[in-house]
Amino acid sequence: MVQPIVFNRRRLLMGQGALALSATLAPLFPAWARGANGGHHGMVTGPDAVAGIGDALSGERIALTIGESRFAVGKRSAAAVSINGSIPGPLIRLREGQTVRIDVTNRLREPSSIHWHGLLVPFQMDGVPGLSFPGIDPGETFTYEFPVRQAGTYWYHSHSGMQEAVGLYGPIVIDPATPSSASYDREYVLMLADWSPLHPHEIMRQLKAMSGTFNMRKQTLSGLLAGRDQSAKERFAWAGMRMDPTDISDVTGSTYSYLVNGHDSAANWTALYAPGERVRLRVINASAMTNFNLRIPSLSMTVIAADGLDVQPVETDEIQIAIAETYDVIVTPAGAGPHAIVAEALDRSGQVRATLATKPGMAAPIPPIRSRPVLTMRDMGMDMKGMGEMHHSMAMRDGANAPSVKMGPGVAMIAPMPVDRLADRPTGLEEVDHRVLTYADLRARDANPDQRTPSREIEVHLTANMERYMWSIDGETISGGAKPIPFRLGERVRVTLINDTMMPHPIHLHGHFFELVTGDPGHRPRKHTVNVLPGGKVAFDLTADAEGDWAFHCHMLLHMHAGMMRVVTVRREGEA
Ligand SMILES: [Cu+2]
Repeated sequence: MVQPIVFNRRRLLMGQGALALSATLAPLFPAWARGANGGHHGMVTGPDAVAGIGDALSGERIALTIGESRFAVGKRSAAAVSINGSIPGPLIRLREGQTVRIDVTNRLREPSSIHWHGLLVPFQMDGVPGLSFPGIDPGETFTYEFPVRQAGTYWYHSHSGMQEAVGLYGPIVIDPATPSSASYDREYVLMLADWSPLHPHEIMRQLKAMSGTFNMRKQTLSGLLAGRDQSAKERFAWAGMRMDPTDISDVTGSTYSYLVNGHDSAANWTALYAPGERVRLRVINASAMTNFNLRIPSLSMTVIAADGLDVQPVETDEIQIAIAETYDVIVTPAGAGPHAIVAEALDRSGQVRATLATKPGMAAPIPPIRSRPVLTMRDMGMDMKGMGEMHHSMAMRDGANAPSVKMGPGVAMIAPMPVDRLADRPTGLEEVDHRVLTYADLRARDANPDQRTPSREIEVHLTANMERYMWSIDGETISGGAKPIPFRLGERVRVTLINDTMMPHPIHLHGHFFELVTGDPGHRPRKHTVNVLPGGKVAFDLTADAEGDWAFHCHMLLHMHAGMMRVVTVRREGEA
């Protein structure tokens, strides 16, 4: 080791952690996340009790403490950040119409913060350090206070450094002021996550040194000879563009363990039901870097909410749930089960299984991981058949195709012909022989509150030089001096996101919902996060109704950290 002092200090910390681990492993999981096999059924009591979710924090006043912990998956463990001593954090259960005061105390040795993902709060309560508040210094307490204006499934996470990737996340469930039309007998939160004993800063360092470092499954010569994946001609063309069609995710199962409520497949987190019950699963993707394919191979799922808001029920067999999205589904298992709930990483480098069962200890077979997807020309923003034409007809980096983008070394590619991909099946699910949810399948249950035609349109490009692990928006980063994207209070704007990279980007706007421009006008799906497929585009209409400064970013933590983030300002007429 080059720096013996750092090494020694780290060894010391690890020693303490190991002691703490043996003493406190079980309490590291809050009751709601423990599962039936952990000996806890998670029953809720009280007038609105629905069996399933236990020990929620609720009421007008809530206290959270952010602290150092150690977290283990199987035989691997690492330093982690917990809330009230647990990972994931405690379930916060609120009621629409109440107000809440949440005292957050930071016991770390570095600043921290909590952002309430998807909640419509005054911007000073949004929890983004340097933007909406100063952050919470070591030893300090910050009190968040806000009215609860909505119902549904949400979550919270740190917006400081890489704390979200090492444990600082937890679920929020808000019960509606008037009973919901959705009827169900039991409910569970399924919080999906990825976890690595490698610190996210180290993952970032390795990616900057070599962008394909975690991709262990490139195409091989033997694969070519066996007729798998791309043809020789295609491979030659992609290599000429310095593109790798197996580069689906930049951090993969070679370092990540995938988790449901903090548990891997071996731990088999289990939710109990009685045959014939309608079970509501509130699925939250709290991953740092992993989009998941979620399915219950033996059951169909009825989607009843997306990003917290109710949608008209739609039945499906598989959902690709992007980072930071939430979906509520109802399943009705008839027999005794068990049923495997499978969340498979988008690039299929790993998966995690949980179980629905009538008693603890049951387990259904885990389906094999399906073969990894290979990107296509459509993912490159060139929706054409065949590769032959492209050398001469389509420039891959023509700034004229994107006048708003600041060209430079951080922009390796501009999609020449991006197409609207809202109705596309997401990456890798194009060919599966069952139903797959697309954004175009979603229709808001309630009429959209603002149905005005937008008075202006803007285009926002998601840009990158993937080889150098540079990520940006319109070729610019905040640290590089990018100016905020300005909106007038109350104005209606159509925003078109264009993905000029070969990776999907789950783009999240703080403080607002927007309507995806798809389907039935007036009942368009309202979301706080939208996954923009590679080489594709997505339009949404936004009513800028929340005054303040808001973060607007890719929810892949390392992309955001590298610069795929901007500030959106919402100002009154006449204010700068
Ligand atoms: Cu991204």
